[in-house]
Formats: sequence, C-alpha cells, structure tokens
Amino acid sequence: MGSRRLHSETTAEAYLELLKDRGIDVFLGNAGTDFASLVEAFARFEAEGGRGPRPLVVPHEFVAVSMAHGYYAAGGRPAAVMVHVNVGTGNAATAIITAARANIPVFMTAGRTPITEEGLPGSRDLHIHWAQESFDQASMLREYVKWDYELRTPPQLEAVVDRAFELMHAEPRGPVYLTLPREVLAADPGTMTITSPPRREWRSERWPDPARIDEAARILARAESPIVLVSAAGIDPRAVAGLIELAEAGGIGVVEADPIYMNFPHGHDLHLGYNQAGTTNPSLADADAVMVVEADVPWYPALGKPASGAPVIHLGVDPFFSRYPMRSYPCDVPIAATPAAALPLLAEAVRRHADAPAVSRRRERMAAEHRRRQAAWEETALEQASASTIGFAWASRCIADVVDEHTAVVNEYPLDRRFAALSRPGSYFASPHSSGLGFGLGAAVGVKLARPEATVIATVGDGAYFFGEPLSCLFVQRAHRLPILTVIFNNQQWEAVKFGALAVHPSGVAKSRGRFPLSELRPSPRFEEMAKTVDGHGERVETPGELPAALKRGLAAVREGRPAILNVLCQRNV
Ligand SMILES: Cc1ncc(C[n+]2csc(CCOP(=O)(O)OP(=O)(O)O)c2C)c(N)n1
Repeated sequence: MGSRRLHSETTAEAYLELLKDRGIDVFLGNAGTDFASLVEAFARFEAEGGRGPRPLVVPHEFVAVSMAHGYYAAGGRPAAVMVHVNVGTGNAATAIITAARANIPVFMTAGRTPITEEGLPGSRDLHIHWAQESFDQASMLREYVKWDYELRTPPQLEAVVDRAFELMHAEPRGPVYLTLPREVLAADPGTMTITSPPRREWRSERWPDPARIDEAARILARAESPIVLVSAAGIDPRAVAGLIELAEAGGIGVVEADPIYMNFPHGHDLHLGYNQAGTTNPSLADADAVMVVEADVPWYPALGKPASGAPVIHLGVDPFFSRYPMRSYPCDVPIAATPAAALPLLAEAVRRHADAPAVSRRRERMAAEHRRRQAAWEETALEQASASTIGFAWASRCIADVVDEHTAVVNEYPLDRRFAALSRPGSYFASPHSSGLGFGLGAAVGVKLARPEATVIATVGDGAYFFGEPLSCLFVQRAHRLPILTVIFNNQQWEAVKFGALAVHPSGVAKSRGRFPLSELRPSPRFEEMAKTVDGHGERVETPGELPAALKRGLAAVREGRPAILNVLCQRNV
C-alpha cells in the first residue's frame, strides 16, 4: 500500500494536491473571499509547477456545474466545482438538480463564511461574512445531492474527500456537496501523509439476478412484436453494443424515448424511431412485450400505453427511479443492474430461448417498418429544403450532414433526431429530463473540455440560449480555448409554453385568438452579434438554402479557435 507525504503550508494546498491525487484534473471556480487560501495555493503551484488540478475561472455558477456535467458525460471523469458560499450555491442549484436527475457525479463544493468573528487566520473581516452565513447552507441542495458535509478540521481532509468520491460514484451516481470554511482552508495542516493510491475503490458493476434474466429472455424470445424503449443507457458505449446484440438476438425493435444520449444507431434496421415530448411512438401500441432500459419516462400514460397484456421489463441501475416522488409504470420483471453488464447476458439468454426463423421474420418486419419511417422523415426534411422559412427538420438534417467521426452534438431540445442520423456512441448529449433550461451551452463547453480534439456543436432554442448564461459561456470559450459552434433555433418564442397551453386548453381562447401571452420572445435580439464580444464568428441565417454553407463557415471559425454563433430564424413546422 502506497502513501505520500504532502508538504503544504495550508489545508487549501493539501486539499488541492489531494484532489489531483484522486484524479481531479480540472477545478471550475466562481470565487469569492472564501477562496483566499485556494487562490494563494494555485499561485504557488503556478510558480513551483502544478501539484493541483487546472484552475478555470467560470463567470457563472450555473455554467460551471453544467460544464462539469458535460465533462463527465463525455469523458467519464468528474470535475471539481467550487462556488462562493450560500449565494453561489443558489446560482448553481438548477444545474445540480439536472446532474442529480441524470446520475452525473459532480464534486460540488462551496466556501462557508468564516466561523469565527475574530482571532484566527481567515476570521471574518467584511460585512458579507455575517450576512452570508446560513443555518444550514447544504439544505439548499440536500434533496439533490447524495451526500453533504462540512470540512471541520484539517486532519479529516483525506477521509472527507474520499467519502465524497466513493458516494458520488456509487450507483446510482450523482453530485455530492462539501462546504469549506475559510479558517479551515487557511490553517496549517502540519505534516500530512495520505494513502496513494487510495484504498477506497468504488468500481463495482451491478450484475443482474440470473432468474430475472431468464424470465425476461423467455418473454422477449416468445413475443411477436417485442420492443425496447431506451433513454440514457448510451452514456456507456458498452451498453450500446449490448443493446445491438440484444436487438439482433431477438429481432427486437428499439425506440429511443426522449433520448439523452445516442443509445442505438439511427441507421440500424431495428431502430424504430423516437418518443419525443408529446408524441408516443406507434410501435408501443403494437408491442406484445416491452423492455424499458434506463428510461425514467418510457411513455406518456395520458397519450398512449402498451397493451394491457404486454409484459413490461425494466432494466437499469435503479429501475424504480427511487428519488422520484411519484412514478407508476407497470413492472412485471425488474432487473436492477448495470445495462452494460446485463444486456450481453440477456442477449445470450434470448438466443438460447428464441426460434431462429421467428427471429428472422420479426427482423424483416421491423426492418420494413424502419425503412418506411426513415423514408417518411427523409421526405419531410427534403420538403423543407425548398420552403421559404427554415424548418426544424431541415435544420436538424443540415447539422447531421456536417457531423463527422470527431463531432459531438449537445442538444437542448430543438435538434430532432428523426432527421439527424447519429450512429456513434458518444456523439450526442441531450438535456436531461428535469429540464432546467440553459443546460446546453455550458454542457457543450464541458464536452469540449473533456475532448479537446472534438468538434462540438450546441443546438439550443432561443429561449434556452437566454437561460444558458451565454456571455459566461463565450468568455469561457475564449479564455480557456474551448471554442464551439452554437446553433440557435430561433423561433422567437417559448413554443413549449404555447404547446402546454394548447394541451390543457385545446379549444381555449388562446387557441381561438392565436395569442399566447407569456410565451413570445419578440423583438428577438441579434444573438449573432454576441460573438463579436469575444472576437468570434456570428451569422444570421434566414433561408433553408443558406444553412449548409453557414454551418461550414461556423465550423471553419471554430477550427481556427474562435467561438461561433449561428442565429437561425426558423419554425418547427413550415
Ligand atoms: C429554468 C427553467 N425555466 C423555465 C422552464 C420552462 N420551459 C420549458 S421549455 C421552455 C421554452 C424554451 O424555449 P426555446 O428554447 O426557445 O424552445 P421552444 O419551446 O421555442 O421550442 C420553457 C420556458 C424550464 N424548463 N426551466
């Protein structure tokens, strides 16, 4: 067992060295006076050679946490985020809700106003140090973090950090929250010896119950029209491979239900399309066996359900979504397991139970349906190519056309996957279902941070763009050399709000008058001009024919290292 001696003048210094030792490479900070000893420690590392993570200043807390989210989703490694006491925590809260609902580990930390009113290095010396104290600072986040704690004294540093790490990684994963009082960070920790590498291993796949695998395999093998509904398994490329193996073993159609990742290749002949906000895939009603894989909302019961006789299997690390207060999907066969571990076993069991000619028949039938649906989508996209206004289908299609094997798309809603044929694991990241608007911009910059060689495209609505703290994101792109292309689908409204009114009041006054107060975003700003503030590239695009070349120009600017913004004037249906 190894150990390391830390030679640190302050606990802050030891803390940063410890984070680096535990695999934290980036420290996303939005600082205040609580950071005093961390600023000093980073300055010392700069002078003496890096012993800590790379510090990146991020001018808004929501962006910092969204970046950590994208960074983990794309790279599989958590980032440290630190914000200023209670006020910074408040600004970060929406992004923490998002990370929690997506099971994304974030090492979330905040200063804590000095405890003492005088007498210690770091004691209070400003008006804010009284007014920023909370009775219970962590209570703001407690419902959405897996663990919270305050670093009370330097000797517990290693134990506290290791506890945070094991719990954020334990399944189901999620953010943790640690507060760091100023006196503790400023204190001399004395000589500190840490265990390195740590003896707090957390990697442990959840293997499925073999009896449940067999039961599920029999159901899937015997069905005539079995389908899988999947949302989030694709964060792990092994799960994508496992899903392909399962689908092919049983002739099982796959529907991506409001997908958060690329879960199953769009072009695979068993891909049957999508469920997306407000629409249920037609295959659901025809299915005589349904398997839900890492999907919190596999269908919308108010709009359509599987046939009552169709057995339902749920597979996921937490197939009951235990942190959701209410969720009532029928479940006949629960399989609590890591999808990447369970899917190959299930595929193998299905092969054992299935009748090969029946599988071929099913597959042929599904493949015909796949081709029919794809042809219809193709037709819609091409029809929009000659419209006078840009439609969402055409815009989605044009974006997919510029995607190569190094591109990642981060989509906060508008990109419609039916028209964007993505097939590579890790090529797509969408807004998690808790839908705290603004996620997309910061997450996209985080993806770029995890994969500096990748071309990153963020697709956002004009509404989402406002929420994403765009100036902070542009600052980060230039300051930290993380340029991305942002494509704004600008329909000059919050159309989701309008759809909500129509769904609840289908023949109401709003509909008959064609007026939807509180949903219009007019006059629309010249979003493209924001690029000028960071020497980036900005364009306004108004007609379908202009879009392909504009995308190419945007990407060329990004390749030169400049942030790019396309303000695309468009409507969902044209
Ligand atoms: C923080 C936050 N505030 C408000 C909402 C409610 N909301 C959901 S979608 C939406 C509109 C988004 O507008 P835009 O990105 O332009 O997409 P559109 O609805 O026009 O397609 C709003 C306001 C939310 N999800 N999150």
